[in-house]
Amino acid sequence: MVCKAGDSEFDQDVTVLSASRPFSVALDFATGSLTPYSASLVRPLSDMASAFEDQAAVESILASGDDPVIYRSYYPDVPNEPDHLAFLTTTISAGTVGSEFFMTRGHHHYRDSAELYVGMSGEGIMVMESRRGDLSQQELAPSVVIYVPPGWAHRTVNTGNVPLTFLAAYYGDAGHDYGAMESTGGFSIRVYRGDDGPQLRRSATRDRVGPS
Ligand code: M6P
Ligand code: ZN
Repeated sequence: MVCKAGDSEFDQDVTVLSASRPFSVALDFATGSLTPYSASLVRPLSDMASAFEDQAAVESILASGDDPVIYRSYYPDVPNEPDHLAFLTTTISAGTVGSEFFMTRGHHHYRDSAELYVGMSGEGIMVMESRRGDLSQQELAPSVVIYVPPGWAHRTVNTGNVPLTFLAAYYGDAGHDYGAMESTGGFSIRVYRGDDGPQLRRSATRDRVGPS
């Protein structure tokens, strides 16, 4: 669900930014809000149901009438152009689907290009997977900066009991390619709540779906 400035109760402080001139925004490290912001995106479970491994758990949550917000993002108005630097904040709610932690959908960039993440509040794990299948996991926490190299798909997982908030910056023309990972069953590893903390295990969906 994409909301433009003016759509919600959060919008009273919004002014239209123009990235053709220098601008600044205020960053709330606890909530992830930008003031002002130009657009926000709310991603409920129903919007990304297929991302989670336990489809019975997804169906059970949605059938109960619940549709939890998995994450929310705030964007300033930066053009999707090569010389611009797009940035946004994202807040992933705390929770699980089955035992798999709430997370982002996860993507490659259409144009392989780097991305920078800065942890603001909460705790989580970034799962990264290169086009040749190399894997990396990095802990994301306040003040931690994670560099995602070109060609590495990335997904962020909230492994804590409070919202996980972070800032991400990437090239304006990078684009979001979800299909490259989803067509092969998603990331090779998933992050689950275990008795002694987060557990990373091989994904069963990755085993079921593969390129023909
Ligand atoms: C980060 C950035 C964004 C991305 C968001 C949610 O903030 O990488 O570009 O859109 O996370 O991730 P996704 O789109 O994969 O669900
Ligand atoms: Zn990205």
